[in-house]
Amino acid sequence: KELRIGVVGTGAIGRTHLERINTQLQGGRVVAVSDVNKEFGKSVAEKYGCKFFEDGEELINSDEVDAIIVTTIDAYHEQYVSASIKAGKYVFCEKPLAAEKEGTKRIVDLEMAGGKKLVTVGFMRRYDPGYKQLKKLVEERTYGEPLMLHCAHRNYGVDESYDNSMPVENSMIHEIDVLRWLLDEDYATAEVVYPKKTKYAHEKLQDPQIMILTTKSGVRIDVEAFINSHYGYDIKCEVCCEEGIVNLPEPANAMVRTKAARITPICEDWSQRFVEAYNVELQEWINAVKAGRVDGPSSWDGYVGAITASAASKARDSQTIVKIEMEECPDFYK
Ligand code: ISE
Repeated sequence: KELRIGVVGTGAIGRTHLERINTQLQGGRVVAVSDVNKEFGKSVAEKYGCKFFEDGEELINSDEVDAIIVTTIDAYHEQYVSASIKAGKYVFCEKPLAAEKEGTKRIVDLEMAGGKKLVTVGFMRRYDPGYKQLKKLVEERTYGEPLMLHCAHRNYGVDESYDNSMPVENSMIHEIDVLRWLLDEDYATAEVVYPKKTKYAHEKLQDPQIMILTTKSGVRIDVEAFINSHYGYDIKCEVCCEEGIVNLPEPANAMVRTKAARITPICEDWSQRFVEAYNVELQEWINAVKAGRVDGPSSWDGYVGAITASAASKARDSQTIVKIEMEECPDFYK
């Protein structure tokens, strides 16, 4: 039987998730949508033959819906994830799990109180084939212990709605999650330094920024966020191990020889770069939910991501090195 999915928030990523589920993936169908922008939400519902709910919580509690996807703006994530937990339904929430770190902790507590894991957080990089290759090599210690990581997160450009907290909280939050998963350990300290500013950054944004993390065992990570790189969307990750250096593979694009140059195109944005990761992520979520479990990034991962990002934000604003302190991982999430 098909999993009947309800999507709360039909803006950019909600709509693409809906489309991939209803046209490419198997075993699930988006049957209901809701959006605060009613006209827009209704037009999406009509286009994909879904039922439109004026109210997100009504959709969540409807007996026509088995599982929920939350793709609203960040400020509403906590409300709808909590409503799904209370309804006893599996819920997939785009990152971040909540707008504030306190909200992620409230979700962890609510989920634990209910006694059943229901929440998955959309940290899609864990499903990228390239990161999976790195994970296998690191896990098996094929080239010995990882010692240092050099990473870059480059976007083509952003407008003024992208503020100075966002390189950490909105962009490098992906590295915070995926590198912790890759190394299988938590972080100890965070620091953020400001290189010389690009002329393409708006007045209130320091761009680039470099975030430096150390893990509990002493691995040192630097991540360059260059959000107005002005050339494309480019994600780099170099893992320096004792016996070899491993680099994140890039998506394969045909190389072209033209005008006395060799050109290999680079992706334009994240939706292109991680398209396969999104497909695998949602297919695995559907499969797991149908089998009555969840196995992707959990609300605990959402909580750890938020705590780490908030420490990095504090480090950025105070221009100091900040210790990352959090609670012990409960057995519930181990
Ligand atoms: C955006 O919100 C994302 O999640 C993308 O993956 C990231 O690359 C981009 O920088 C963010 O703004």
